[in-house]
Amino acid sequence: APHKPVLLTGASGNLGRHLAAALAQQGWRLRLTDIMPFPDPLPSGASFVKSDLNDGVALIRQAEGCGAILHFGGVSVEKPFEEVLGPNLRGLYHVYEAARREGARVVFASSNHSIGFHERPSGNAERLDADCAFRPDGYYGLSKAYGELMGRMYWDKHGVENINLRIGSCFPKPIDRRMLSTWLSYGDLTRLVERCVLAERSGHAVIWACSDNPASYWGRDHRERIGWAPQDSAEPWRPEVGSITADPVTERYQGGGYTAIEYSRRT
Ligand code: 15L
Repeated sequence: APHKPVLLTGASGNLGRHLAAALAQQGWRLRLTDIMPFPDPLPSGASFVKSDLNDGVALIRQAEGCGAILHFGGVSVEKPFEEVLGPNLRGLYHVYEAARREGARVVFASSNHSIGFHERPSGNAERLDADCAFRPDGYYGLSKAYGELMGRMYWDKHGVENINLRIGSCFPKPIDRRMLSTWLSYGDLTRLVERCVLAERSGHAVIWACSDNPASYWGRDHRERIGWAPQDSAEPWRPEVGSITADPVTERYQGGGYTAIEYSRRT
């Protein structure tokens, strides 16, 4: 376990709940926070404080003495700009200011939607490397791109270490065809976050957070820097997942259905 406590934002969300249980199990001292009450029995060694990411003072207080901040809080799906702004943009700033004060490392739950308008590779086409251009597929994806760039800036300017996890689709199992490419198992997520915190040095890193899927869209990234490799694969679920959806925009781009929300391009 890490020497110092670890702060987890978004602790009441799907991934937060899973991480809280799994990391507490390994003996980690966790400080949990979320705007929603924590829905499970509190894991041993963990404390919970209800707070809003818009409240920077609260975040600074919670981060006191922490060696890492796992930032899984904020809006996690496409929403109107005004709803994304507070939690995802202002909240991110509060997380980074707290990390700067503490000399803590930030592990940011970014998303494939920061690059969602890259086309899916066909056949044996080259997979996309993590240094590709941002191509956000909505206000949510744009907030994730902003978060990755904020990490870039805080590393270059203040030496705040940060690892940006471009999470594909982290669910108990893949449930559609796209997820045969994008799925991340809970086990691989847990092992990834462990390495993010325990690795000696990270600098500013970007990692494709998906399992070892043969159909993955994604190629090179900074995983060797922290010593992580996924162990699971979506492929065994291929017979179970449904056929492709009818919408051509959804099928064309890596971000899937998010790219088609309010899509109005004509050329
Ligand atoms: C995300 O970023 C969302 O948080 C999640 O709910 C899924 O939609 C996932 O991306 C995905 O692309 O499958």
